Amino acid sequence: MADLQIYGIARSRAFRVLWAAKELALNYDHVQIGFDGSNKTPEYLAVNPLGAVPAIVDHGFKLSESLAINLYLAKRAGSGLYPASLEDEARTWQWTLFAATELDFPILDWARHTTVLPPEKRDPAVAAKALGTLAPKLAHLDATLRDRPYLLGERFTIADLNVASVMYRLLWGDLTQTPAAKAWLDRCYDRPAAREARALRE
Ligand SMILES: N[C@@H](CCC(=O)N[C@@H](CS)C(=O)NCC(=O)O)C(=O)O
Repeated sequence: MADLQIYGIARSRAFRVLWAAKELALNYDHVQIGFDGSNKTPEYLAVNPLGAVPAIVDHGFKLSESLAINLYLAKRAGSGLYPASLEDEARTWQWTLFAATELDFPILDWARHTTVLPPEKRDPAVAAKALGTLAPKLAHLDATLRDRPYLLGERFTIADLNVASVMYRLLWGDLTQTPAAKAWLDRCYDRPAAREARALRE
């Protein structure tokens, strides 16, 4: 058994953590917790009392929240993925919280009401409202990325991974209004680790 366990099927927010683990070349066990009741067993509730995925156990240390897990793993690995300066670390938190609070739920709403739900349960008004909510956020991302390849500058970091992984469903969206964000998203998903993580869910 590896020292690190990652709980959660790839077709969940665990995708974000699987991408990070592959990017960091970590040795881990992937525990296939899904929504078939396996997330509500006493064993799994002892890992994450909310019964949500993902969660990790690292050398006995339990952590949930996909994006917090990624910050932890990148920092613990001592990798170039985690920023070195205090300011870049703060920017990484800024972008991570932006992804969690400004992007995650409208993207989910849009995806549910365009592709995920069965056609009869989709409400175009919900999808349109979600796109309206997303527009200024994506414009902000686009403006940031017009003069740099990655969120913090020249190098791909965990800030990019966290935001891009939250934007997974937008790979099928229309980002023509935000070409710099679209080019950045494609750059992020062109990475070998991203391709490997995608292959686990598609
Ligand atoms: N903010 C959490 C959300 C976790 C979450 O809601 N996960 C979903 C799957 S993507 C889940 O486990 N839902 C089932 C449940 O909560 O019972 C994170 O980013 O990790």
